[in-house]
Amino acid sequence: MPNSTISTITTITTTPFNDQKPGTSGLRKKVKHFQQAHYLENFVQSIFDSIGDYQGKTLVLGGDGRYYNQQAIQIILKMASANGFGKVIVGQNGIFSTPAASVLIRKKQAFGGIILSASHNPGGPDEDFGIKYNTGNGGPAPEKITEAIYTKTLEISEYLTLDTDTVIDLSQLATHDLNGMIVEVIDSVLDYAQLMNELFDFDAIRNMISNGFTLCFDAMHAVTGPYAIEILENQLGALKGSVINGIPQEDFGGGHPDPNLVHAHHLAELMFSKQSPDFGAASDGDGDRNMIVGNNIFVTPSDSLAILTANADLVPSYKGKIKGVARSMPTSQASDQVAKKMGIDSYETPTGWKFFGNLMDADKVTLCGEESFGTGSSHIREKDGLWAVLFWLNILAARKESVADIVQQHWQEYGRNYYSRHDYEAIETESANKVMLGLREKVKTLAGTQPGSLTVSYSDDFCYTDPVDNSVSEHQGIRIGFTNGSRIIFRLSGTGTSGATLRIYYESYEAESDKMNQDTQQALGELIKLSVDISNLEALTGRTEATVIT
Ligand code: VG1
Ligand code: CO
Repeated sequence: MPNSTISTITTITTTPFNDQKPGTSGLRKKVKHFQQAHYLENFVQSIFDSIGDYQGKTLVLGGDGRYYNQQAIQIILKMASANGFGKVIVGQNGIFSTPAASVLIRKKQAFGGIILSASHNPGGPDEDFGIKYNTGNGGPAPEKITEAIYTKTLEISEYLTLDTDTVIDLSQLATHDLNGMIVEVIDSVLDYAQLMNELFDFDAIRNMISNGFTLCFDAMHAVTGPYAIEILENQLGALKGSVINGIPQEDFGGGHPDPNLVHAHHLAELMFSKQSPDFGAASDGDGDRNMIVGNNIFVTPSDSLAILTANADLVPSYKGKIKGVARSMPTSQASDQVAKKMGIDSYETPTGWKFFGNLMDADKVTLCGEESFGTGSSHIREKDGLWAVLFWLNILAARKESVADIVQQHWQEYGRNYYSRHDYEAIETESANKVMLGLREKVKTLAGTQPGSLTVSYSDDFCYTDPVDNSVSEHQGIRIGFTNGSRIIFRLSGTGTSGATLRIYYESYEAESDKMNQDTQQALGELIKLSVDISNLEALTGRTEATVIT
């Protein structure tokens, strides 16, 4: 075998950091924070010390290509070798989209994977970095593992690495021997593209495109560019240039790689202009999120999940196979309506993809979704941006109708769940905690009260009991539900890196067929006003307006 490196294993003495508690999706901090001596190493050793017997086994390793990705990979490779892994599979240039890493872990039956990403957070020397561990099912480690990792980070006194300056060349597809551990640098796109070919009717989509159907996919200078160019342009025949911002950059071109109408505004402007293609989509930093837009219509992620579920029979590999559907708690109840009609089970989980894993492993659900532009299925154990785009394209090819027609017909059949999320970013942590503490007290006595034209039917701090392993997750968000089906939800973000972000989610249900095309913010107006009053938001935080509305 070429490129063999022999060196000695060294034990480095270290002291704990007290801020390495994983959030909604791994540990996310500023790059500079991660660059402190021993910071990354402590966390990686704590992962290794929490996951059981991996000696001689395989680890999948890659990230979204953001600043510090390459350096972190070199550090982790040496530590994996010193700790006794048999093999590490790395994406070329250190890159894997999150869904592609999940594909690889499952396909190669790896012990687990380490994904380096801060997803939709900005990248660059002064921005964010992140790391998370995925288990052998390809999904994010469940809470009992993330808690064990956190406990280890508080006790750690040493870590293992190799005493060598060797840098593994990640730019070429090759196999290396790093002190007895195999490092295999593989094509990041191949296995993922192959799975998509198996799941969807590529011939039907190709046919639709060759008959003049046009699309624009905004990769936001993030990881999905190469995947989208290969699949949409090379394999499905979309015009060259249909994928925009397709070259990954370490700082995502200076933007927020977050696919919503605010951050993907070029795409948004195009889709609401006279030049709009038939279909538009975008994905995030690590490729697990998606935004779906049609000519002059935005599809909320909650509606998208409902529409995919209702139309799943049009996609060959899902026909007749939808076991159930799960959504995170703040996601609108649109998919519940569909599940009811289809006679399948629906589940409500806390925010974060890790809560879907057990349900999929137990074959209770096939489709899952979150309001935060995340949709996916049991083909892997992560949400999957490009998968959602292909699912939509497959439906469009089968129905031969526009996105707008499909959405309107869906609303006519099931009613419309008006939906919006208001984010108040970078609030002082103490003020944000006061808001939540105040609400936690208030919700104890809200049921039965009648604010404005509404009547509160229940209010609580969401607590989830996993139906598979009975594990309990408390304090997952304040819910206020009204007798007419409307809801207001408050929770603090677990992915931010400065101060606190308060998210308020609004939903109202409309069944009358002539009221399907109201302005969303207006339709939710009473709920929005009520949420500000109930939370005492202005007085406690000084904020009068949300930072981002999606
Ligand atoms: C956010 C979203 C949540 C998502 C998480 C990870 O978490 O709200 O739905 O699962 O990001 O997505 P939070 O705690 O900030 O609300 V990704 O694409 O950033 O890995
Ligand atoms: Co993401």
